[in-house]
Amino acid sequence: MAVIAWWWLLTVVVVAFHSASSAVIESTWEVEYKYWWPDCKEGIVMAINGQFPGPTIDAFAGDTVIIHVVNKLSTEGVVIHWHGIRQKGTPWADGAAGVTQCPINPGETFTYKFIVDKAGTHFYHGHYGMQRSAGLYGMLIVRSPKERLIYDGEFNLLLSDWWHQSIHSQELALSSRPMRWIGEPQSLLINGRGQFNCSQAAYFNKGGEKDVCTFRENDQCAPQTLRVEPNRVYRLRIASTTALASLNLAVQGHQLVVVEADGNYVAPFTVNDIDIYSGETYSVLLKTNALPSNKYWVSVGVRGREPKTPQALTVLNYVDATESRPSHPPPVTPIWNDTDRSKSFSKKIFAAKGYPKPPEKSHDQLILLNTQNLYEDYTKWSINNVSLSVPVTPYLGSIKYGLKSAYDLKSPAKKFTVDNYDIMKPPPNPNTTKGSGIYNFPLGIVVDVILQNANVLKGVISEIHPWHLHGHDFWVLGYGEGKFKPGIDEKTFNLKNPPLRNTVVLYPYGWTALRFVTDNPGVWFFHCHIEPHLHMGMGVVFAEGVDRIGKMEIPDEALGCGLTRKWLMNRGRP
Ligand SMILES: [Cu+2]
Repeated sequence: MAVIAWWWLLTVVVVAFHSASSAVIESTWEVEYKYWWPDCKEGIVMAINGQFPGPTIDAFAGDTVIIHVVNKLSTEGVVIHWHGIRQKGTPWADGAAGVTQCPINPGETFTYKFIVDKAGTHFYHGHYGMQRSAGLYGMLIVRSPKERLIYDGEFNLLLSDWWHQSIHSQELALSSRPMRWIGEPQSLLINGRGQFNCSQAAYFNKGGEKDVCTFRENDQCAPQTLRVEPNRVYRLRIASTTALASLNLAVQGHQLVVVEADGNYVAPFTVNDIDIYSGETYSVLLKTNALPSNKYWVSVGVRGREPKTPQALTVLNYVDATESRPSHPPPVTPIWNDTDRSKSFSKKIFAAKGYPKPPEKSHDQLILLNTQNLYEDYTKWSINNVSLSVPVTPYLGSIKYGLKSAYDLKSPAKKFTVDNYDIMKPPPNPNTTKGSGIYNFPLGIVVDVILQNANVLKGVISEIHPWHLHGHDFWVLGYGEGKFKPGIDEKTFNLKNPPLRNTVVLYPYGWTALRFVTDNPGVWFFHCHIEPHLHMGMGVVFAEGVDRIGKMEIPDEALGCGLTRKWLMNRGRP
């Protein structure tokens, strides 16, 4: 008789434990800089209500979330993006500065109000300048009243990377001529906690006991032990909001069954560790069937770039165990440049049964070439030779009020000239252009986007770029090596069971294909989720159903800057 995997039994049972009525979750959040010790060294974080990371939003699908954001920063604006929430009917609440709203001025309050229409593991983060990198983030969990997974407990693991250099200094460095690279992060954080000048597992290394971390109770950098009971099933909700690092997470002695990616169930598959890129979320199920008298490391390490940052560690501890640390060294993170291993993980992800298939044909196709360039000797990232310069007036407002001088009306090229560009070499002409043009799509069409990677400015290097689309889930149709061949590579697309996601990785020297339906009137950012890359122009903007935007209710408070501010001040007057 065939043995049925334990998680499969769990996934077929459906339980309902939430009443049909939807609730309103309302909160006031004061955002301010605060001294903090994220990695046992004093730094400055962006805290919400004095907390770092920010509070977890825990809602049910269908609930209305109302967050009054009070900007208590003395000298800069702020916005918050609800990553993974589609904002159907509320594009003004998407929280992307310059795209959907103006930054909230110091001392002012802005109210986000939106419906979390679909269950999933999400997070929120700052989307102005490099504020995400300063620690403006937290988890956003949307539960299903009809959860199809059964588990006994759950943990949220919000992963991030941390620099000792302030974001203001980082922004200046990246915008300088010549550009000064910010380098690799000093620490990796799990739920805002890491260890810079010590190691929890030092007694396994050369340093020995003298480098072992000593924590006092309530230390802000002290890891949070995952306390579990034997023979139970736990859901780990994992999100990566790193500024730069691609990560790999493992739980020693335990396998992980991947069940959710970016808020969509996937066909369950079992792995020893997961790769997670900035902007992605996963849920994995973990069965506590290891020896309960032992303790086990949860380790997070860097992949995709040569790691100069130590692993982040915390401990999985069965309740009957003592407080000591595991008696064996932490798992070794798979070697950073084994890209084939990373690809094989990505290619294991398929939609769970019951998910809609993508439409069979697309109406429009973009081929977006990702290059690193120079603009007047400033280092930039460009898409089809345009480095995005986000305008002062938010697109959503300039489109609503027909303010045609607010941005470049000419759209960037839909395709790069495939034949003439060698993606394996540095650009023959390193110079690029800057622009604020956007792509316009009518409502109800199917759009394919091919992301095409290339060599950087110097040397033989092509970087990883996790691309995130606001306002949508998209189907990941496939990944390929080298240059995309239009008319040929489309035949390899997976139209049977591609996963729905909101973030997808573009591997070095390769291409990634995705498909989405323009079903959400608004203006939506589509960009590399690596904070320095976005800062250097690596993004595009999609406007959808612009004729609907004119009739849309957008709070004036979202548009109190640039040309929309002028328009609103003169409203009703000639
Ligand atoms: Cu990038």
